[in-house]
Amino acid sequence: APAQLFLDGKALPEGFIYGCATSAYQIEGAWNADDKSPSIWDVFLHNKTTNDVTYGSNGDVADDFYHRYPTDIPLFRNALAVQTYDFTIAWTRIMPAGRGALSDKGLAFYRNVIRASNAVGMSNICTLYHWDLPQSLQDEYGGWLSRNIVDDFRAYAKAVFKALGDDCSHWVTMNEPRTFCTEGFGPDPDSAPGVVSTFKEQYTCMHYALLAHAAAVEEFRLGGYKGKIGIKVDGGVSLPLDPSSAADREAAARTMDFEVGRDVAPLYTGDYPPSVLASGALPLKFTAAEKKMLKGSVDFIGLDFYTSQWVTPTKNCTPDSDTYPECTDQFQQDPRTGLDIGRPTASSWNFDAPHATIYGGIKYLAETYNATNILISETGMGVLNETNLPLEQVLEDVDRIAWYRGVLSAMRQALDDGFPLTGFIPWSCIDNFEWTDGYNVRFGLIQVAYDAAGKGSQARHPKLSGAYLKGVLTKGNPINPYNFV
Ligand code: PNW
Repeated sequence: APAQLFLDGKALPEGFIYGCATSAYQIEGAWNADDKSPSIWDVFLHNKTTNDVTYGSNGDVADDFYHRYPTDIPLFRNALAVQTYDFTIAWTRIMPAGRGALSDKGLAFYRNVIRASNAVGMSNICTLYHWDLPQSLQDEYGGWLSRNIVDDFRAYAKAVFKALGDDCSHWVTMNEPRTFCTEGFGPDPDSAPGVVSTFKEQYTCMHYALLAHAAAVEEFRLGGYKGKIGIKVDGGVSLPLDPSSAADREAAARTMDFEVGRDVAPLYTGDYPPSVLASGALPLKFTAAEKKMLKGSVDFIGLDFYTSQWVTPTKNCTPDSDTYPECTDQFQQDPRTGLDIGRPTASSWNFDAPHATIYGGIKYLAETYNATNILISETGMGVLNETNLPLEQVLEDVDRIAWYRGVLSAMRQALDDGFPLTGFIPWSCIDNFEWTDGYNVRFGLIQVAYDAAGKGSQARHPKLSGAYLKGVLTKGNPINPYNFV
């Protein structure tokens, strides 16, 4: 059995998960090694001109994890004392044509990752999809904008389960449908596939993503595999700008429905939240059979919750306005006082507001959807340009420790108040390719020696934040004060 875990000196319940997370495109590199085909992220970034993404970098090499996993995986275990390694599978390695034949080399790679984890006493959370769709499916039918994706995702999931189904304690069908659909499509997309479109395409993508999730869960359950299956959803918490205003409170509830409930409600109730249905904005509806398939399609829910915002009703709400169909104005700086919702970080969207975000996110899921198994499946903070600082200063990452102190305190309170929090998985085990911020913004608990363009020795150095988490979670150290080593 895994060793006892703690939070602020108190024993955590048996089965509580403490892991760290990465994703395939962000760490593996080896973009065209062996049988791998190009994903939409490979193509999206290869087609960019140098300045579109920070320093013109991409994930071609990234952390070279494809070759370095034999030493990286034991390092995650030693530096962080995590009991679980949460990784994602590249569809393009396993099924290079998007459907049909499997690659033995692709399967062997992930089998080796699981073996290397098990060999140092870690289990695995395995994710089928973290944004790296085979480009061939994008070219053939527009990827997530077509119902065809549901069948192709089902077949991909079924094949992966057949090969590895019993080898992961937890399966995640996909990472954050909201993010990949709202960043990849819409008026101003900055992520792959970068299709300039409208909110309707964003909602179409999310609709098929939910159905693809449910199809994969159906295959998992039909196969009778041992582990648990769920999904990771993102979205921060929306608070009323003026808590004494009924209109602002209504706007906050509405924004939660549109930004979180829209992905979560179908999993628990079989359909979108009432306010989303009533808006008339949805391009597609679920059939009775689809509702049945969606309802109950998670054993657990992963919250990738980083930050929060204040909202008010918007005065300008037409289908071509930015805020449609939520129709709320959103702020992380109070327009009346100039006060930030929390400490700003290197990511423009990410403010450190742990109580609102972590405690509030867990409470929202538990109270709104009676969720009974909630993981904080990602949270973390980026630091800008760490490579330009002296190494000692990078590794003594007290700002990041402050971030996690807030997160851990909020989790402690959620547990003390009886909410069903069952795991904590910081983002990320190791520095990696931070999408449109390139290598310039680092989220790792372990530093990688490369520059903002991703060039360098690739040496790994554990940061102090990792030692802090290790101390609190596995040695029973207090969350405060700073006597953590
Ligand atoms: C996560 N938000 O996404 C992703 O899963 C990771 O791949 C990524 O590296 C990490 O965040 C850090 O950016 C999110 O705006 C991106 O609330 C943005 C938000 C939430 C999650």
